Amino acid sequence: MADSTPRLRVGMVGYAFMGAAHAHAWRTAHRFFELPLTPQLTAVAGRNVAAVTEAAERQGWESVETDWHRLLERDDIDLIDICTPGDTHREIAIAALEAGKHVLCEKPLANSVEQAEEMADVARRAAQRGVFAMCGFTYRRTPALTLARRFVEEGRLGEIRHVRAQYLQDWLSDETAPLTWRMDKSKAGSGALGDIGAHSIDMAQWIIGSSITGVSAVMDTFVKERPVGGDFVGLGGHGSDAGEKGPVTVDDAAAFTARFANGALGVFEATRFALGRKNAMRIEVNGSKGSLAFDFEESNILQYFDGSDDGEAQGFRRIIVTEPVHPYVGNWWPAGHGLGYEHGFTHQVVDLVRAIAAGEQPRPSFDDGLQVQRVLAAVEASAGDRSAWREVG
Ligand code: SOE
Repeated sequence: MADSTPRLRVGMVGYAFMGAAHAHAWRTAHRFFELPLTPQLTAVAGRNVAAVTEAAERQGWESVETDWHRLLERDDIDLIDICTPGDTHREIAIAALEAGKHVLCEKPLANSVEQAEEMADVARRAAQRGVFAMCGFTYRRTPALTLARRFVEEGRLGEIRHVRAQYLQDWLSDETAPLTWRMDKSKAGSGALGDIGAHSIDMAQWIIGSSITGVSAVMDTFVKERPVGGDFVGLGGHGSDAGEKGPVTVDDAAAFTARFANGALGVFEATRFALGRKNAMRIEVNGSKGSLAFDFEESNILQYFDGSDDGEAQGFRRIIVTEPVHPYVGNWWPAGHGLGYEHGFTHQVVDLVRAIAAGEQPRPSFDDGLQVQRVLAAVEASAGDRSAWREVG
């Protein structure tokens, strides 16, 4: 890293799971990729001074603030990175953009279409002033999924007919897993649908290059109340069944069909109760000339079926996406050594920094985030309207 490289000074709001992943990305991006700006971990903000100070030391932040507004007032900060629950995204992002700070905002963009519309409108106007905003759908930057989109763009799949997208986790299968903000609609906006279904929606639209125009959905909450407190470990853990309980106000699972603008049919599923599936973000695309299949639990592999292969040799190929010719991987390890969850966050920083330096709109933009928010709202509206439902027998 040449010392003469200009700095991109970052102020991050929040420091838990997403904050740790983002801090890792800010620390590593310029050490593995040539960047026109060198990220600097200038400050991290959190309400609890002891906790945010400990996080700053662990994650490598130069200073701490206990009020995120202070980050916007500081002239030694160029970009605000929002790693807090969805109910705070709108206020922080709009204030940051209006203060002239670039913004990286975790997904989903907001907790409602109205909030997302306001954020996208402010972001569009800020971009005209050279102040840019990105929404953090990091899976786009998994090399195998970037390759999948490239295959579709190159026409290898022909006309796209089907998209089959599932995001399967099981960290709430344990009924004693304690109540957290992710199960509180006022904080999270929705449950599995917005937390992980949003990834599938963005991924499907991005890979096939077409937006969802309509949906039909069912949603359910299997466990309606959970222990308050308990030994919260990451995304789940175990609580005691005896103590105080609180209501779960979000969905545990969502399933919906979808139609895309290019005529393709979609089938989606998002759940935190697929016992045994840990982070199975899966997508399969079927076209007139070929198919693709991916599962994040084998994130370095892209399965590809080429319909032009001769009859006796036809079959899904298992591409190990670790060759230098593949997206991003050439900057890391030799073929076959593989990348992980955290690399998508680093690649996100690489593309964001390069876009800012070039004065170009980074993607996904807040408008991309708004489109996902519109699909989320349509799914919730459809699931709440049984008019199209037909009981069997
Ligand atoms: C929890 O479901 C979660 O951490 C999501 O919030 C992230 O966006 C996803 O990348 C992994 O799972």
